[in-house]
Amino acid sequence: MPITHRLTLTQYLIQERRRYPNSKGEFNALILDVALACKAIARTVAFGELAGVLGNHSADDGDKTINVQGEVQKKLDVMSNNYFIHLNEWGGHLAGMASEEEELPYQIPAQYPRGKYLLVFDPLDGSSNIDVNVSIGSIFSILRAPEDAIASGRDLVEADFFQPGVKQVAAGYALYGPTTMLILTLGNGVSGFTLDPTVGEFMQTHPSIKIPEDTNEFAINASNSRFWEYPIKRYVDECLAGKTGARGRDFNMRWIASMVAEAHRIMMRGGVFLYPRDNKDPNMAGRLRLLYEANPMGFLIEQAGGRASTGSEPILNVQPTGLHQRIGFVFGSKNEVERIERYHAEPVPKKDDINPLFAERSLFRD
Ligand code: AFP
Repeated sequence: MPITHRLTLTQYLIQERRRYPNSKGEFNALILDVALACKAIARTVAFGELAGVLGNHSADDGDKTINVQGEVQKKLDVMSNNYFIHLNEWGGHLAGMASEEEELPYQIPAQYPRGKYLLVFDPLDGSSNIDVNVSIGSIFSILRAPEDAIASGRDLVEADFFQPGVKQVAAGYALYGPTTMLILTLGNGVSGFTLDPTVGEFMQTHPSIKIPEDTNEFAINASNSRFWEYPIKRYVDECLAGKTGARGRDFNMRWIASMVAEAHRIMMRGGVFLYPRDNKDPNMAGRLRLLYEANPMGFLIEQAGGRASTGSEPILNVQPTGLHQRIGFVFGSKNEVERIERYHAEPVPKKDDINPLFAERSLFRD
């Protein structure tokens, strides 16, 4: 189809901006800088081993480099982080940034003007999938900087980023798969763009993404089952029991271990994703990070008519307390997520009262 039949990302942003006659275009410029970083990452990812970008990042002495999460950084983690930082620091729209790969807030260098927004991102999510050529993605969230930081242009502190997800101005993810896509919300629904590599533009291909309210598909890392809390065990066991159990219908299971890819499947055809809080490590309240994974994804999912939750409460209501804070995260088709929240609200039965399906026959018994 000729490209003139579709809106480019820039045209879409201009169209949206017309709803706010007083806006100066700074926000649009910021989104375009983020999109440019995503295009640069897509290009680098696409060359893979040809460009020598697979494998672990090594410091000059040959040692592996570990990020603030205690995880080994891949070369592409580091390159993607650099693209995000260097393509966004100069524009004058940001007061500062926070990244999965940076322990502390990134301060805008003195030679560049400072602006009114905060950019929070996971430059490359699903790193463990990089070397095996499975879809990976970037996730970002845009917040407003505190008024005093905007007025004074002071350096940012971690607490400036501790804003609940409901305060997000925009959020999105880029998916580096068979096609590169950008899925974006400006708080007015969710729009999807596909990168046309011939012209280097994101073209609007999915104008209004809506997640079906019901689903027969769930995604969870079942190797953690012995650490799950009762409501999650109950939910998964009921899905596995299929037609023969309480749900009365069969379910299908998926696990890519790349949240952006799972989220995209859910955006396209529904489903539920669970990375719940569990008792594997008492120091970790979950696996995923609140500020740059759960909050932006939660905003997108809710804007697409789905639901995003800790399992017990809306993820977007959680007051952050740490830049790299982890949290239990459940999202997807509304009716399934609400069911999981209901299971969390119900009292946990005593051991003797537990349905034999969970206590004895369950695949996931204690
Ligand atoms: P990596 O970026 O370290 O690969 O983590 C990916 C992720 O944050 C998310 O995208 C996956 O859903 C989840 O972790 C996978 O975790 P498990 O390896 O425990 O299944």
